[in-house]
Amino acid sequence: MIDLKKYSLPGHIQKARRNIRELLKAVDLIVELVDSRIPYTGRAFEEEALFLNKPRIIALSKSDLADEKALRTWLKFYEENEDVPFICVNFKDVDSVKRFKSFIFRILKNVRTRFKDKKMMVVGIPNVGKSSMINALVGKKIAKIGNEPGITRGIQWVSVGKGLKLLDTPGILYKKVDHPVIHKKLCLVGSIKSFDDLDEVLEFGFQILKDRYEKLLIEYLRIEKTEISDIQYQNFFEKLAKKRKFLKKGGFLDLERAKFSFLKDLIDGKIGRIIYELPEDVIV
Ligand SMILES: Nc1nc2c(ncn2[C@@H]2O[C@H](COP(=O)(O)OP(=O)(O)OP(=O)(O)O)[C@@H](O)[C@H]2O)c(=O)[nH]1
Ligand SMILES: [Mg+2]
Repeated sequence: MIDLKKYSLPGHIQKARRNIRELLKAVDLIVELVDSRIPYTGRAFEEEALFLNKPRIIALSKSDLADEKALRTWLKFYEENEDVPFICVNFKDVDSVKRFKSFIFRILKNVRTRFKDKKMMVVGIPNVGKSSMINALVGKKIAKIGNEPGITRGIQWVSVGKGLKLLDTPGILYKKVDHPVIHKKLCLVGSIKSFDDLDEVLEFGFQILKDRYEKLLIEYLRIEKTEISDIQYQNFFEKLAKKRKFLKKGGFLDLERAKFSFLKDLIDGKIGRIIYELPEDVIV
């Protein structure tokens, strides 16, 4: 647990926190979204104080992008060690969204409200799927999905089903990125978009693939099994640029393009189902 007293918080974090604190007064249930590929690092432990005394569920989003076996390990770990209910969800899959909705309604049975309808809001770090969740639950596009920050409007409640209203704007949680590994993992899931240590971030991602997902790396580079032992971070982008025919003027390999392409493929889950951490990696 990070000792927040040691740090003074940057302005945007304070503002986001004040904003959520205000909105929480109007809700009965919080849905905290956590990217399934970083089931621990993606959680906003820094904000636990905000959530105290408020019923909450944690939904591991983008479950379709995460290593299934490792995800099951995490769910078991959390079920055994936490009081908060957990569920996995893929907002791109209708059946998964249906299961998610039933789960919410089941939890809500035991949640009291002062209002006519029960009310909930979604919170989570950037790019975790907050807008996708709102749209999936409401069944139409009301929240903007993608990279651009949403257009600010007044707060509105949207109906999710009988007796349940959802806040149409999510609460954004910011992690305190005071550890290089946290920073790298957040970059690899697209939560931090602007950073100046691209090589360190990519090398971290590459090494996880090499150590734990060698098969995915072989498929990604379309190489023979026997060739993988020769692939190191140093020659990886040459291989990739050659395969993809990323060339600059004069026929030189465009390694820069290969790097950005690799980053995008990692963020979008195009290389395969990956989890960047296991309980034994992060819990001491
Ligand atoms: N594969 C997969 N992609 C998802 C899922 N949920 C969201 N995405 C994608 O992830 C990206 C970010 O989703 P958003 O819903 O915009 O995330 P957000 O939390 O609202 O992001 P910000 O508004 O930037 O904080 C988009 O490209 C979505 O299509 C999911 O369950 N599975
Ligand atoms: Mg959004």
